[in-house]
Amino acid sequence: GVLMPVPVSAYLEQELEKRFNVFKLWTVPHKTQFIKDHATSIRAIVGNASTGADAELIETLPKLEIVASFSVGMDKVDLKKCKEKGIRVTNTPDVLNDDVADLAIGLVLAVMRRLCESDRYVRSGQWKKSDYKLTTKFTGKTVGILGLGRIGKAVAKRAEAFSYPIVYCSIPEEPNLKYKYYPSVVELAFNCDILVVACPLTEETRHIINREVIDALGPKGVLINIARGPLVDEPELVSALLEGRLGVAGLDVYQNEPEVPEQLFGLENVVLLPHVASGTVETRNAMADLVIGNLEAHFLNKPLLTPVV
Ligand code: 8YV
Repeated sequence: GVLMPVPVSAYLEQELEKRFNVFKLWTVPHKTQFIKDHATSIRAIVGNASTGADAELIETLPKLEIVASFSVGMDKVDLKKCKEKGIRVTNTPDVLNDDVADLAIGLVLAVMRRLCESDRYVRSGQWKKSDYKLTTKFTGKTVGILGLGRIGKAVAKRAEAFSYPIVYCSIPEEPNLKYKYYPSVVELAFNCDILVVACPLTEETRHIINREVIDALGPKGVLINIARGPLVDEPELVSALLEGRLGVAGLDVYQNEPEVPEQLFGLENVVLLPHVASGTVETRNAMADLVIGNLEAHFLNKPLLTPVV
C-alpha cells in the first residue's frame, strides 16, 4: 500500500490507484489510529512540500521502503532517518525548473512594474479619478541569485534577457564562469538590485535572509522568494517592508503556510502568491509521472529515476 498524507494531484491519485492500494489519510477521521491499523501494509509514502515524512511517521511504519515526494524540495522528509533505516527517497527535480523560473521573473515584473496594483487601480475605477504613479525599470538592473542550482540556473538564463550583470552566491560554491560569484549572501545582496532566493532549505540555510541581508539589499531592493519560506526571517522581512527599509518583495512561499503575515495585506510594495510556482497542469502531471516512475522502478527492483537517498 501507498500512504498519501495530503492530496497532491488528482491525476497522481488516479494513476496510483490503478497500481497500488492507496491510503488517503486526509479522508479518514482518526489519522493516528488509521496509520496504526494499516502500519504493516504501508510500503510507500507519497507526500509533498507541505507534508512529507517526519521521524515519527517513519518510526510508525515498520514496512516502509520508499518515500516518493511530489516536490523537488526535501525539507519535509527526515533524510537522516531514512538513510539510517535504509528507506529510499525520491523527489521531482528538473521538470519544474521552467515554471518556477518563469514565475520568479513574473514576480520581478509584478513588483517592479506594480502589475497587481495597476490591475486594482483599473478595476476600482481609480483610473478616471487620479493619475497613476510611475514604476521602476527592470531591464538593466542587476539580478542576484542565491542558489545557482537547477532552478537558479533557469532563473539566470531568463534574467539574461533583462539584467546586467547577473551575480550569484551558492552554498556550496557552484563554479560558473558566466556570472560573478560572491562568497557571502550579504555581499550578494549589497551588490544586486533584485535578489532571487532559489536555494534548498537546510539547517545551514534557515533564515539565511536575515536583517543584515535585507538591509544590504536596501530601500530600493527587490526580494523574490520562490524557494522556501523559512529561508527568510519573516518578522524581519515584514518590519523592513513596513518601515521602507526594503523596497519591494514578491513572495510565493512563507514561514508557516498557509498562514501569511496579515500586516502584509495592506501593503502595496508586496505581491503575494499561494505557493504556486510549479502549479501548471503540464508540470504537475510531469511531477506525478516521476513519482509513479520512481515507485514502479522501486517495486520492480530497477534503478530509481530521481533518487535522493
Ligand atoms: C509544490 C514545491 O508546490 O517542488 C517543490 O519543492 O514546493 C512544489 O513544487 C508542492 O510539492 C506541490 O504539492
